[in-house]
Amino acid sequence: MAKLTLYHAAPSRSSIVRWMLEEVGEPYDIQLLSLSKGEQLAPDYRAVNPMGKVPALRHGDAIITEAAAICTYLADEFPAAGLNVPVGDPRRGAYLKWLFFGPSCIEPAMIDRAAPRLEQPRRGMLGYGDFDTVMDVVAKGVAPGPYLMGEQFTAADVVVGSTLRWGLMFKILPERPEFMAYVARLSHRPALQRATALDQELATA
Ligand SMILES: N[C@@H](CCC(=O)N[C@@H](CS)C(=O)NCC(=O)O)C(=O)O
Repeated sequence: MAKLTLYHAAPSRSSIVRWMLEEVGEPYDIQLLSLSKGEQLAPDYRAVNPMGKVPALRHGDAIITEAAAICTYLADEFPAAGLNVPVGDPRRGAYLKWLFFGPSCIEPAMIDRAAPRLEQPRRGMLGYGDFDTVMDVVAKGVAPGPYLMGEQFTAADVVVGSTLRWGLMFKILPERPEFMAYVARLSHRPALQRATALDQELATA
């Protein structure tokens, strides 16, 4: 079995992947980086992720970057964990939509709201359109529950759920009842509880 190594800083966006790894249940190593010391910008780490950012995942000889791509990869690579919707399943389109919607719509809409631009671009220029529409779409997606794909918890919940949890924690997302209920459901997942506890240990070490 090829070794899994997560390049990680706690807490950060690499915590998304730590949660995913805990859901997958395969053994993994952590390579810790100090963002405050700028270790993500050192040449040896830039050889892993030229973006100089965490997370990155090494799986044998493969290196995968971008949190949502890593979660998609892990779900497909370890299908026994039941976290993907496989090719050929008619639900796969909706599953992929949420995996991409997290980093391409929810996160930029949230960050633009937290740190507004001096000049607001036209709606048509923004891939996410506008904040309120993104929020409405996410609220409608999580409302039926328990998860984005209904009864099946998937990598899409790790990606979208992490962003909602983070946005609510930092009060840059509206406390809509649909978000609160979804995040509360996610917080009962043992893998998320383990990942959070492990990250807290790292953050306070
Ligand atoms: N698009 C990337 C974003 C990763 C990212 O921004 N990571 C932050 C930590 S939350 C980072 O490494 N920041 C350090 C820096 O930019 O120097 C992903 O989704 O994986």
